[in-house]
Order: sequence, then structure tokens, then C-alpha cells
Amino acid sequence: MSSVATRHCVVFCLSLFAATALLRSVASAAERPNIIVILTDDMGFSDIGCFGGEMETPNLNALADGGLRFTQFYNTGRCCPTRASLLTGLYPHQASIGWMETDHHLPGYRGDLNRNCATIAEVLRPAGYATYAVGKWHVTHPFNSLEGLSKHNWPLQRGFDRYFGTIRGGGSYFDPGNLVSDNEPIPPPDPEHFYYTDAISDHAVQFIDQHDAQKPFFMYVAYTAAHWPMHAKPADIAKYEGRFDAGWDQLREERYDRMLKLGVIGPSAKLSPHVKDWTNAADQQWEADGMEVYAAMVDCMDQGVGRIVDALRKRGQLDNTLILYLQDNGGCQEQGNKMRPQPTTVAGNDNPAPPMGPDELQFALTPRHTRDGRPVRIGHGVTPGPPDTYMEYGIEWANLSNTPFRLYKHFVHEGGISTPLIAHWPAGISRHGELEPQPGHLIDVMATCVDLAQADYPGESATGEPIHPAEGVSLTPAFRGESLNRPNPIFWEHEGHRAIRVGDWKLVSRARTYQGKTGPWQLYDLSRDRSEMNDLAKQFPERVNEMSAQWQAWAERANVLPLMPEWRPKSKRDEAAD
Ligand SMILES: [Ca+2]
Repeated sequence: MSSVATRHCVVFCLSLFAATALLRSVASAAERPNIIVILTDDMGFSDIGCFGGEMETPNLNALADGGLRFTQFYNTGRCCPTRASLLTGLYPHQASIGWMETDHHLPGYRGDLNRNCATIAEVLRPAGYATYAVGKWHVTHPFNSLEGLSKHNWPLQRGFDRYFGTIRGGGSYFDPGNLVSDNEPIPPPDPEHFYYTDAISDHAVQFIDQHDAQKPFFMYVAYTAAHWPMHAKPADIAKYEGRFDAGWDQLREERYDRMLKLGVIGPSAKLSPHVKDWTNAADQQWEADGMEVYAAMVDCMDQGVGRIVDALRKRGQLDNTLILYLQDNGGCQEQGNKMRPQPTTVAGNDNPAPPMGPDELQFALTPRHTRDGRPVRIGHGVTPGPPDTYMEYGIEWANLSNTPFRLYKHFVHEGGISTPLIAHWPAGISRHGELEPQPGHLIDVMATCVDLAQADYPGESATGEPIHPAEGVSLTPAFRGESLNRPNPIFWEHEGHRAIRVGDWKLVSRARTYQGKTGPWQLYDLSRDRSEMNDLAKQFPERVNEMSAQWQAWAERANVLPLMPEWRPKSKRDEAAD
């Protein structure tokens, strides 16, 4: 090619590049969507209505009808790691939260977000987004007094403009510990009428109403519903009167049938064995009443989703807002309070306490008394719901929540890590009411946000520390019905439970953490056996070797090692039954 022709080509190419860039910037100013990520807590794969559950979730169902449901989306199996992974686009150990919020002085297990990760808010704010967080934070240490309080990893120090919520994990819905407004600890406003789920919805709506529409926004809405304690409002509980009287066995079968009709599972996913015969339940009415409270908590959360959607609609923002709904881990089998054989109190006696003053802060995860001084009751026969109780729903109902899968929160079998993902964005998702079977993981949310916000994922933190490369892929091709082209396997580790998914193959093991042991590898073909009932490890030893080597290489590069069974002291605590 002559030098003139070369020059013409260069000029033409540069012009084309400039024109494309201009078009892209014009388009981006008009089209960069708001993004709202709604995360709920300790709910099973099939609890919400549009995934087969008994709960009345008309607002989530409407988002599903107008958007897309991912049927093989995954979390990490536990509260803290899921939040760390979702917020940073990394595996949780890379953000130093491989376990809970306790510091175990190992790089993957500091219980506090490190500086080698960036939150979605830290990435989107420099790209011109306003950033809001509401609800459960749980990616730094909780606080038990104001003395020496360090706020270095509170939301406003990790990229958010505004925040209302709780720094610690669970807590009373009527008086949650570690409640914070922006950067200041507060008591519950209007304590006589306070209910945390509604307060979260109120603040999400308030941030939308106060938002300056010149900018797009990112909002993270982390409900604690339906994590224990089973606390709900009487009117919401009343809606479910008698709904669970048939018991978990019949309800699991009914739910399984609904899931098949909806298509959220295929017929090759069999109904896994149940935990216990309903006929052997010690007190059927008490059990069914407890599950009504759980349903009421989910119902109230869904009402809040409806109010968030209405606020967007009123401001003309619904069409250009991507709403993602997902859950942080599977249904929860923890039941320490419920299993106490006799009714008792958290304090161990029936004495009332002096009422708390209106400005008095609550720090406790489990308060001993209500704010007006009544002892908080636990144990067999205590009907959950009101503020003076602190109960779980229990392993058998968690088994219903996770229908048709095995195991629960903590574990990395499908019952522990499977979540619905609903994606709703009228201006950007052309598939309405469809199901998307491509596997996805929390790590993909950051990649999706970076993609849609046209933001730059940073190579280093504000303090100059290197940031791990993002692990996920953008979900936007699936919005158009295209392949995600995921280059890497998806990996899990929690409490020594391990898993890797490559295509439809999943290698998974269950640790005996409290005995200091990892477990043997099991191999499943999820396209034929999503419920992990038929272990193929002996049949395909080479595949086991190959996938376990991939898992090991990931564990070595991602701060996963040493595994918990090597560093957790042995305890008398029993593992849940399979
Ligand atoms: Ca959780």
C-alpha cells in the first residue's frame, strides 16, 4: 500500500473510531440504566411464587413476567461471603471474607473487606453514578459499644453516598443491633412501630424520591428477611393462616410439581429425600404456625419491592432501571433456640428489665429483653412472630424452602448455593417471562454493572494497593438471548465444603468441619441430576482428577487455603443431617 493510501486509511479509521466513540457517548448519556440489586437473606431456591413457593410474591412475580429468570444462578452459601462477593465481583476469600465477620488472621479470613478489592459503588461512582445502600452490610466487624469504633469499612467509606441499615448480620426486626444512618449509629426511629423490613423499603423509596435524575444511580437493597428470628407483623401472618397445616412432606411434593410446571427445574431434577416424616413432628400446629411467620416475612419483603417499583414508575425511571433480585444462601437449618426442649428466655430468667430510653442504642444480635423490658422467649412451644420471641423456622421447613435440592445454608451442594435471579429492565431486556438456564454467579453482578455503566474497573485502590482482576462475566448477552461465553469454571469453598462447576459437571464435597476433616469428592452431571442424587465419581475418575486439580489451583490463587477444618477448633456442635 502506498504511503498516501496508508494515510487515507489511517484518517478514515480514526474518523470511524471518533464517530463510533461519539455515538457511544451520546448513547451512553441517554441509556446508562439505573441499577438496583435486591438481596434477601436465608431463603430457599423455590420460596418465591415465580419459582414455585407458597409465598404470595406478586411484585417479584411481575418482575419475572416482565423480565428474565435465571434458573441456575449461584451464591456462596452464606451471608458474609455472599455480600463480599456480590459487592466486589471477586470470590469472597479474595476480599478477605471467606468465612464470617471474625478475624482469623489468615488472608482469606479477616472478616473485613480488604483494600485489594473495589465495591460496585467504588467503581460506579467515578463513572458518574449516585450510590445508595440500604439494609444489612455484614462485610466488616460488628460493634458492641461506641468506644474505639472503627468505621473504615462502613458503606460511606466504601463508595456509597447514602446508607441506612445494620452493620452486623441478623438481629431483631423490631430493634436491630448496629442500626446506622449514613455514618452514625441510631436507635430505631419510632420504636413502637418499627419493623426493619419496612424501614428498609421506606429508605429505598426515600433515596429514589430524593435522587437527582440528572445522574443514573446504583442502589443496593439488602433485606434481612427471612433470616431468623421469625419476626413478622400480625396482619401479614394472618394471610397465611392454615397455609402450611398440610406439613412439609405434602408441601414439598406440591411445590415440586409447581416447579416442573413453571419450568424452573426439569423433570431430571428429582425430589431429594426429606429430612423427617411430618407425622413424626413433635407438635404439628406449632410447626405450621412458625412457617406462617416465615411466609409473612417474605410477603412483607415483596410488598416493599412493590413500593420500590412504584417509586420508580412515579418518577418515570422504571423503564431504564435494571432490577436484579437474588438471595444470599439457601434455606437455613440452624435451629439452636427452637430445639431447646422447654420454653425459656434468652436471659435465663423471667425478670423484666428497665425499659430502654428512646435514644438508647441496641448493639446485640440477640437482645435479652424487648425495648419495653419484656424478657425475650425461646424454646419448644414458643410461637414465633412477636418482638419478645427469638426463634428459627427449623431444618424441615428449610428442606421445603430448598425443594427439590439437598442440604442448606453453609453447604455448597445445590440446596446451599442456588438462588433465583430475576432481571427486569424494560428498556434493555427484550425477553419477557422467559427462563435463562445458563449458569451464573454473584461475581457476574460487578461485571454486569461495569458493562452497563461503561465504568472502568480499577487496577489499584485509592491507597495504591493492587486490586484483584474481576472474576465474573457480564450477564448482558443473556438479556439478548446470547451466550455468556464464560471462560472459567465457577468455584466454591465454605467451611471446608468445596465445589467446582464446569459446564454441566459439578464436583462437590461436604466437609466434616467440626471433626477437622474434608470430605470425599462427589461428581454430578447437573443436566441429568440437578438434585445431586447419583454420584458418578467412581465412574469418571479422570474427570474427578482434572476438576479437583482445577479447584486446587483456584484455592491456591484465591486466598482459600488453609481450609477451615485445619484452623477451626473442634466443637461439640453437630452438623445438620443430610
Ligand atoms: Ca444469609
